[in-house]
Amino acid sequence: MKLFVYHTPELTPTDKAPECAIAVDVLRATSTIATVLAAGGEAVQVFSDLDQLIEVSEKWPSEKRLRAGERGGAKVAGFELGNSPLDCTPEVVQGRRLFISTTNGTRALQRVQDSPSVLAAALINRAAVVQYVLDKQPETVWIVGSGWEGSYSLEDTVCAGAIAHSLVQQTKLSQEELAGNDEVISAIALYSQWQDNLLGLLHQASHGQRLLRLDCLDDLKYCSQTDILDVLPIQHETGVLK
Ligand code: 3SL
Repeated sequence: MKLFVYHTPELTPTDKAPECAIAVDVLRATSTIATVLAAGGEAVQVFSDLDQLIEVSEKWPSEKRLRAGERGGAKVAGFELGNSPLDCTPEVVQGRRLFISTTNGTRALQRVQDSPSVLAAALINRAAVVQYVLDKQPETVWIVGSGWEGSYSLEDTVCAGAIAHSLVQQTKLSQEELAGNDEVISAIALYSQWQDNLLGLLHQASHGQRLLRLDCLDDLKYCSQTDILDVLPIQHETGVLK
């Protein structure tokens, strides 16, 4: 198995695809997707374009759908939900499909949607994602961070490091054997330094600070937890995770 980490969708190669692609947006799209499915949501369907989301979701029975959208950290007007995982309780999401568009996270998922298997990972469901990789033993695995509008983000890289660190421990491969690019080594180093204070790292991250200005401390606390949800969001048809 060879693991590659790409910090943003823009840095991800376009001329090839891995056997298994893992999209990460710790703050907050993939944390929200994992939470919705763990809370009994029927599926999550992702869109980069808001007009397309509205068009497709309108064909769905209104009592079975929820529209969630975020731009600049704030909820899209007219949608039931923004992008806070804390709003996705079983009472709200059970049996419903979440149609979601966010600034960066949905773009990362769309970037790898043609891979044979596509997963959504966050810190909260890291163990479930790692277990899938261990079971399937894909030859190539890409972890694609969402970043922020094309730039590196600490929180996605630390999650990539958390996944890579666990794979090293459980496969008994050395870092060098597992790593397909240097980003893997640096992601593991970042995680190793911050694994006991992930909330502290999210406080330092520029998007963490943006969310704190929007009064989202509880979101940071929730998203900084590791392995609390045994859920594996996996793409069943293009853009639809269950
Ligand atoms: O950029 C994204 O995809 C988001 O997850 C951003 S936010 O955390 O909802 O602001």
